[in-house]
Amino acid sequence: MIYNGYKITHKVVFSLLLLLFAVSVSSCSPFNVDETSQNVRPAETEPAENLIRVGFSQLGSESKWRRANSISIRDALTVDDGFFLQFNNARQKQENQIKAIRGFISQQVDYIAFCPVTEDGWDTVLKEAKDANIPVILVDRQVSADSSLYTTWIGENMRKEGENAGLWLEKILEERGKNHDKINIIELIGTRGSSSQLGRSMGFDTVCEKHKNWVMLDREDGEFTTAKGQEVMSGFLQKYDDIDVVVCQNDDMAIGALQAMKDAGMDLYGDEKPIIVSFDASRQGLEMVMQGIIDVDVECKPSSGEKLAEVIHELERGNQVAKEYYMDEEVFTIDNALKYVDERSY
Ligand code: GZL
Repeated sequence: MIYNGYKITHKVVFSLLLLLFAVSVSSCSPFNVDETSQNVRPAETEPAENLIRVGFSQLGSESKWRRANSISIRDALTVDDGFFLQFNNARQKQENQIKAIRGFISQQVDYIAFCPVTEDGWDTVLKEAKDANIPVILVDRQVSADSSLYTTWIGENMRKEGENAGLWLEKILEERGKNHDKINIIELIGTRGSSSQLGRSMGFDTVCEKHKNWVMLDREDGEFTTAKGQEVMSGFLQKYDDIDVVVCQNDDMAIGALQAMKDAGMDLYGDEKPIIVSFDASRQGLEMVMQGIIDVDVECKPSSGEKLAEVIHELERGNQVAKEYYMDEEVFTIDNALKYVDERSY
């Protein structure tokens, strides 16, 4: 068989198919997946009796933030710290998360923790976990299900993040003497229906509504990925020729959007560049803030692993825990990004 000028023997094809099958199976079985090198290691066979067994369903590995969040979980829930972690990557599909959670229930883990890809559709599986007396902890994103169905939530204040972005825009337009100009805005939202998307949009809109001269031309789902962000921004550039502000609900989409602007011949260092608002404050995002390409980057901390481990240990001691834990966050511009960029682990 010739492929692109290379002779591929049937043996190679078979091996590739076998590898493909092994990787696809790994996405829905309790394997420890090392996102950084994509190594898949089979979970240890049986946990030692004294380890706390935690089933963790991560929604995917769509962004730098997500991969950093996964590393934070795995670095905190270690055997040395008394945990037997079963980590599953759902590849941004709710059905995979529900399947993984049902797997954890049937294995009778001690705790289930997960980052819900969207807010709706969890009531049934959370009731199944409650009926099995397995405490559930939400990480990062929230669910619309009744709060009696989970023990606690550890995450970020998305609505505040969106509001902070709007308040910064208000200030910068004032400083530039543009607070009465017509301001055309487009928005690349994250996964539609996720609490990150809903919160950031809602927070930003509360500021928008105060300014009749701000016009939200369009908003489209960039799925928190660079590729989709570039595709969506290309579409916006063909549709609109007078964009003043581009709001990207994470750095990965901002990077894609900036590539689309560059491909369209825009000078990212010139005055024609729209104001770029982004979220997450990843290292690459902060570097682009320092280059004057991204104008503001609203932080969203992915390092919730330690708090998750701490909360589980509290529960193990029979202590009460709070219903929610918020990570603290900053707003970065060219004035303060330098101070933080080197400490960025992701
Ligand atoms: C935010 C988190 C979002 C990040 C994205 O809490 O859910 O998901 O902003 C990630 O980078 O994909």
